[in-house]
Amino acid sequence: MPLTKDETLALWRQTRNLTHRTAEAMPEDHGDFAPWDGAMSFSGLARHILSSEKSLVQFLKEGSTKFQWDQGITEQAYPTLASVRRLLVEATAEHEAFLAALSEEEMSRPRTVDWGSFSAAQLLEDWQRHEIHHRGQMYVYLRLKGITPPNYE
Ligand code: NI
Repeated sequence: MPLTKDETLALWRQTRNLTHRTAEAMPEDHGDFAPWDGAMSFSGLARHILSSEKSLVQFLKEGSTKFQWDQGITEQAYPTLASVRRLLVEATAEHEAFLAALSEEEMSRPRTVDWGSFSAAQLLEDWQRHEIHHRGQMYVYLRLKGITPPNYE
């Protein structure tokens, strides 16, 4: 049985809370840390999570069939870990307000995307898997810096 809107939002908040705590765990001067050449930095992973989510929110807002992946959440716009943490707070609040205002129907109605037809709730679930994947990388980056990541909850 599909989740209700409130259940979907509760899971989304739970996922995001741990991402917040993960981003908070890294010292400010290690925001640029990337373990190998070409890897996304710690800050870059957080920007990537938020940028992807903004694309989804934009898509759901406009009811378009195309995703606009460039949302301006770049290293130039958010160069420091402090600026990324602020973005994390602001974008989360903005996205939460949008998602909370969706009706059950808007949350469950199928929407056409390039890879099939999915409800907003299903897309949000996919996006959380993406977030959790990249947050897992952030956990490893913390460990590589000798920092204990937050407890999973
Ligand atoms: Ni990704």
